[in-house]
Amino acid sequence: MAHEVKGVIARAKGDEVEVTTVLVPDPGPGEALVRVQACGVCHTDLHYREGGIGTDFPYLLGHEAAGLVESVGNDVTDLEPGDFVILNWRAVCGQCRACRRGRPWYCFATHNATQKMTLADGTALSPALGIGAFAEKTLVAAGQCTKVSAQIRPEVAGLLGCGVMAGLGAALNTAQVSRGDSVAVIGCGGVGSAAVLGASLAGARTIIAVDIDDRKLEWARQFGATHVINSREADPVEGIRELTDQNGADVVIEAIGRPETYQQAFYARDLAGTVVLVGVPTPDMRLELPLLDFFGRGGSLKSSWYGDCLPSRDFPMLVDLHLQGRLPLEKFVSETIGLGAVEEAFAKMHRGEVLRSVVLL
Ligand code: PAD
Ligand code: ZN
Repeated sequence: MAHEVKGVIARAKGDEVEVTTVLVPDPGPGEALVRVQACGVCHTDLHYREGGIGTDFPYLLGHEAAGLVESVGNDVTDLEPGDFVILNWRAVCGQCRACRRGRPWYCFATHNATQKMTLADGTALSPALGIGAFAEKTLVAAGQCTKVSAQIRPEVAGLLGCGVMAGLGAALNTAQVSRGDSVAVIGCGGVGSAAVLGASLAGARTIIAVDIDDRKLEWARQFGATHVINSREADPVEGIRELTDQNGADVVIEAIGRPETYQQAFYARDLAGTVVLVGVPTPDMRLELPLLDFFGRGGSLKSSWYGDCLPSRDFPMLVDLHLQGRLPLEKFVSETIGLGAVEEAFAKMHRGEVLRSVVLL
């Protein structure tokens, strides 16, 4: 029997999102039904609505979520009703070529629920990142549920399901920031601020936060930035060089997803340094750089999908660090809102007023 719940959908490209009735099937083999308790508003949800990710409208938005397992398919053995879980969009398959090579954080065949959630008229919904958690209940693959300690508050835990994990992991996993490194982060929204926090956790010596909004820079200081640059007022490449003995940073993380800021990251890093692109570009964007500069500057240019995380390894560990008071994840929660306020939360994100608005259900 399908469960009738309220959910937030993007019906067509550019349309305002709306709260509507969503039908969620009971879990079949390999699936889990989750009662969502909290779900953060991520820039990727806005990308979906703007048509930047695909054209499979209508989308059921929301993907940074935590909640309680309500029921599971009859073959699911490692989850049970009542388990507190963070939803992930990397349900490692164990069989694709990345998994077989021992690199499951790249898994190329991650699982989602097989059955479709639908609108009341039967129209199939595309859940954002295979999750769709701006809804009272959602149906996911069992492997998308990562059990963590229930002592963490849901609105904090959910953020590890996407943006905060992406930022922390861009620094810790993709860039492999280590003690004494200099790190610059360009774009300090939820993802970039988490990258600042990750660099701080890893023991970076110099952490330079770059944004065009002074509020974001102030918050970045609270996450461990040692220096800040407002790139509306000063050239960030020159600024980063000045702060690193004219060398550039060992690691530069781009957390916006734009060619011009990627170019800044490229030229703000030291010779043989690392650039990590974690911001998601749109299909129309192009990058043009002298090939000789690619060669001549050496080092590595990487992208970070989901912070190269392994949910089963990283979520419980980060939750424990938080519960021990060593990872102030609660600072990412700027406000808690209801399902009806997602459109307004997009506007606040656009105006730079929040790091994360989190829907509480
Ligand atoms: P956000 O809108 O909260 O943050 C973007 C930040 O960039 C804001 O603080 C802006 O002020 C700042 N900014 C914008 N333009 C400039 C500029 N020209 N120079 C400097 N700063 C600027 O978004 P977010 O933090 O939620 O997400 C950031 C990106 O990360 C976005 O593209 C999102 O889709 C992507 C993302 N990637 C992954 C992944 O796995 N790679 C996961 C989650 C999100
Ligand atoms: Zn996200």
